[in-house]
Amino acid sequence: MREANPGAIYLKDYSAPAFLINRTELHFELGEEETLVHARLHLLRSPEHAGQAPLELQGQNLELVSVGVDFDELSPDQYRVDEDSLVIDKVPEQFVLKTTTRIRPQDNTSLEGLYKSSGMFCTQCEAEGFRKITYYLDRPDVMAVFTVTITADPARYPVLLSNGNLLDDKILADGRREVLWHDPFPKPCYLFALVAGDLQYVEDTFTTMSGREVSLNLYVEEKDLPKCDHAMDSLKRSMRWDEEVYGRMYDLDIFNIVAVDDFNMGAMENKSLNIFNTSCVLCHPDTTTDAGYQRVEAIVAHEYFHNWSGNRVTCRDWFQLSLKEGFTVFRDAEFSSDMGSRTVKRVEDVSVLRTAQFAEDAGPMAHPVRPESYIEINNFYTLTVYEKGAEVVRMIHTLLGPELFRAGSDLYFRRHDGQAVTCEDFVRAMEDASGCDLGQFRRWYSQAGTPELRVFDEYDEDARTYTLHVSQSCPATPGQASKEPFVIPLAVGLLGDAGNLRLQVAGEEPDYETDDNTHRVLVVDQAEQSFVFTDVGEHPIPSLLRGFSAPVKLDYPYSRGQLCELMSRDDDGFVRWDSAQSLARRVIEEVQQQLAAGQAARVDVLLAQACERLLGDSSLEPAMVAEMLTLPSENYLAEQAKEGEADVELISRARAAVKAAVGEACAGLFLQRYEELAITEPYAASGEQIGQRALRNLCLDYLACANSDYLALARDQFGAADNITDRLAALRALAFYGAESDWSKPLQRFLEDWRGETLAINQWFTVQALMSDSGAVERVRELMQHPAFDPRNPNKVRALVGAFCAQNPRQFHREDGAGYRLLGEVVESLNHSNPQLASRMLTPLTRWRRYRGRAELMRAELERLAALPDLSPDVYELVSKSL
Ligand code: B3K
Ligand code: ZN
Repeated sequence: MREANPGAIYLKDYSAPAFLINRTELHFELGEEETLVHARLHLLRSPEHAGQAPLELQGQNLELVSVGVDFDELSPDQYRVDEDSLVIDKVPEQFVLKTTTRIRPQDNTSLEGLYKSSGMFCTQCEAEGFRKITYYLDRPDVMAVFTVTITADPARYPVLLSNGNLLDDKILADGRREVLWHDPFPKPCYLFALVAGDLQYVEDTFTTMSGREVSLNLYVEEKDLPKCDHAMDSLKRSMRWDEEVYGRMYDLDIFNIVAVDDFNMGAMENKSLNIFNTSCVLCHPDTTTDAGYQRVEAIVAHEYFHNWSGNRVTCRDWFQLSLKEGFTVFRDAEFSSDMGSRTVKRVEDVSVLRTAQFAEDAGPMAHPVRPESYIEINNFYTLTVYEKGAEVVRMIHTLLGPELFRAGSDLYFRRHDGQAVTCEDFVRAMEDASGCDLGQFRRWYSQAGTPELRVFDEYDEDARTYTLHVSQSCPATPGQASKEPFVIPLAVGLLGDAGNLRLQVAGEEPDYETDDNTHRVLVVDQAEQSFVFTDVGEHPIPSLLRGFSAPVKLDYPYSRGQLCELMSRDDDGFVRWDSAQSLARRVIEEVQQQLAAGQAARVDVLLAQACERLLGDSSLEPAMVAEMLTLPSENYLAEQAKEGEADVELISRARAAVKAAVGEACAGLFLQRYEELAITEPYAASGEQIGQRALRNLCLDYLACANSDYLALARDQFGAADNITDRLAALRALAFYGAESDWSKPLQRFLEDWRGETLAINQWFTVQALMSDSGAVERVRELMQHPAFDPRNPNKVRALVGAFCAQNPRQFHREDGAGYRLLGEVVESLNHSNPQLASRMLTPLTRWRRYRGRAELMRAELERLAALPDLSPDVYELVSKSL
């Protein structure tokens, strides 16, 4: 065990800063051996803070060269400096603090602070990376106007960027170049950015609704210039959308995006200088899958939307992270829905939420959308804060309706522009603008865990009434033994023989105004409640949680026949998909029981019949059919099992048996659709083509799973594909269902053809990480030695090790524990070089309590990690909370 364990920080201990910074002047002298950072901070005691508290600045891995107050240099007895702070006891009310620090970005492998990636300098400051650059009040509620000077060798670093506007650009007497940037908007230091490198750019312009012409630039390495169009286009569409839907305009004359190879996350919304992981901005048909194109569009939009929800109005402290992230994810999801298919987007998001966020809620790291404590804030950039946070905003949108929600967001931006605020401020703005009381609704921010809704119904033929009885509960989570009822918007419909029924809720005025009153949002806000529908002429099938109106688990005793009805006829696309999932899940679980009892798998023919109907249903768009035909993932199925009972091997065998049976039973139709859906036009990342490819490749997957004769289709497709989506789908079919003789040459061929394209090679790693044969662990280990692998590059680590551990459950949970040891070793080696990545990778091990027959082995690996000396706070927090 480490000697001093890092302590927790609590929301309840928040206090406003004792000092403020009006202006921050930074001067970077960038060098190969060392970089000097000269800072002039215009500080003053906060008028709200009485007393003479000392000035305490945060700093990490810094070498302090000099420190001065106003015109005096301080002697060592006038300040204290330790591993993570600089303290000056006596300072005036208002003064300029001058420091010089020496840092070595070239040795910074944590990818936080100022570091180097492929020869270029770049920064990542959120959440607390700025303290690795210079001593500062590194907290989001300290907002300053930044002026940044950068001096560098112009031959190595022809491009020198920071936030805001370029004020000066000159060559100095010694031949070095010096630029001066100024950002007029006060900002917290987590939004600071600097880039210096040998980059090329593509440019474009956008004219705002007020007529301001904004210059848009996307900086990349020269070889990547042909991969910029999609991101640029997405940016312009995001800018327009935010004007139209939220009335939000861009506020500077320049907006830059820079692509970097080594990046811990997807992208970062630094003011006017967004920095992106190359994997989230570059697009080309040969290197980017269809899903990749959609992800780039969503992330470009997300970062752009942060300019208002995050930058103009920022967070008071990191407990409020969901204020900007939940809201911005909601905004980007709505943008994507407007750009493409709303239902498909919703289904994709819900699928992630139910598989991964629900697992987080049920695991040892469960926390509310607004956490109450943390050891390492980087561990709280979670699905709960982001995705569940977005669901919370979506519920407010549902409860208020679009107009009042917009009024609420207008008020929020108007009231808090230029401020650092809290989730509470957001909710209050929504209340004030709408007149709705969100008092009890606030529990979504403070209570962790996934609520469970139990529904049963009663039909009274004589009274023509139909009643839904609803009860809610929420399991205990760490530190929260019991929960109070949530406010749950439960969207419902009733499906009758001839379609969805018109709804009349007892006690409500009939709604004569809308024709379409087949949809209703019931507000569930008590532990038990009943809702009566009147004038119901037949016993309907309830269509529940339409559009996934709340992030809850729903339990209603549907028969398989009812699921088939909903899946083919309901007028809510989400419910159709969800019913298909439920049906498939039931069938798989039944096969699991058969296999567990030592019987052969007998797959209910109902499923294949339903699939046949879907394949022939021309009223559905192909993308939707593909979603509906996709069986629930092994991870989702494991998440459905009771704690301690998830049997990975059984789940995997049962799922495979069901897939093969459906593939076999519907082979004729799959083949027919496979042929019909072939695209003859050149590749386009249009919704239409993406949907066609998705369904076509799904047909291929079922066929290859059912019968190896169909691998011939995959071989042909692999040879003929003009895009990586089809190429990879074929390669996966060969690798997942074929023998070594089927996949070894195509894998080799892929490597040779795309050797120079690192993003394509990452996909090549992933395919091999996901092959579920018994040699998977050894193969992953071998690939970690491959010349194309780089343990310092997060994209590569995620593509190989991350994909293996998180998406190949069968082999990760190998009986002998080899998968756990592999992950343990990787985490151990990343613990020092890149703690953020180390702790991300560790997540699958922390869920050890779920798995039958594996828990002890998993726990043993965690114990081994716990005993290591010098665990980073990141890894320490996960290990200690999960044991
Ligand atoms: N705000 C950044 C995430 C920063 C993560 C720091 N560990 C990206 C985003 O959500 O837009
Ligand atoms: Zn974000």
